[in-house]
Amino acid sequence: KGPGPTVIATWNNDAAVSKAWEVIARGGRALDAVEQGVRLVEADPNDQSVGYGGRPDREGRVTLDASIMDEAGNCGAVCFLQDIKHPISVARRVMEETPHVMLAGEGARQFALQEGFKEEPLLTEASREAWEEWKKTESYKPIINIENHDTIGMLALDQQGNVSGACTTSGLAFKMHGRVGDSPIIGAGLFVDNEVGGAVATGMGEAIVKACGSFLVVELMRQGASPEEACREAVMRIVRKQGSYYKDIQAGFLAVNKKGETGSFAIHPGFTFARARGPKAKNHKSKSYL
Ligand code: SD4
Repeated sequence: KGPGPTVIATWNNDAAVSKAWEVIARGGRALDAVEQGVRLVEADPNDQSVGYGGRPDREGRVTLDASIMDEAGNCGAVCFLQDIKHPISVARRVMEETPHVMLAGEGARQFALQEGFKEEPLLTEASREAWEEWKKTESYKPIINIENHDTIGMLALDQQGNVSGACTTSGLAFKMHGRVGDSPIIGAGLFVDNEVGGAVATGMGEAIVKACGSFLVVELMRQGASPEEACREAVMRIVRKQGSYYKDIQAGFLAVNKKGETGSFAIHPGFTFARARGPKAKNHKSKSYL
């Protein structure tokens, strides 16, 4: 027993979690819930870390990473995708319509167009201005907790007791052209095992990839850790391995288990998550190491 059906997402994505909850409330699949939920954020020009309106790379191009995973362990991902507003839905098509798990760059874009997705410019005026401003210094220091809305990773447990997850991002602002983060990498930015639960990550993708972060969180839960304990240990793994560099980066994990219990942990304070177990989502502060 436990709280039962639950939707959680990184950062202040309360509206996206409520949107996903609508799917869960009418008996829908967790997979549909997470896709519908994160699409809201992908389409939001004011979220400068995801999809449309995302901050570009050093060359002024918005390049997107996304992954999705269902209760049967199927997964799909796209990385370094340009000109397509809903990478999460392209990732789902990769999962459902191809024999592959991940498509990258131009190949992913062509696949999306073939599947009927529209080509559209994703760089908004606000993000172009941010890039122009960045070019004045070209400094490459990671920004911790960008405006408190960032990559969205979402997990849902539906009324059938199934877990699915989704993760979508424009990645680190002003990254090198071609850089891919943790978000489209299964086991790093997202992992789901329907026997155990699911986990998502946000923050400095390179550190999360090195720790196989989301996979680690799920495996720790399998061994009996609570979601929070598992997220904490994954964060500590990063802290211990990164020398003093961990002070300069944020990394946070969010997890749900099969009972609907949730937990999170981050290196720095400021990480928040949205959770719904009914129509109204609430935002919560995550615990942190520092
Ligand atoms: C990345 N993990 O591309 C993403 C960025 C992020 O909060 O999560 N920012 O490294």
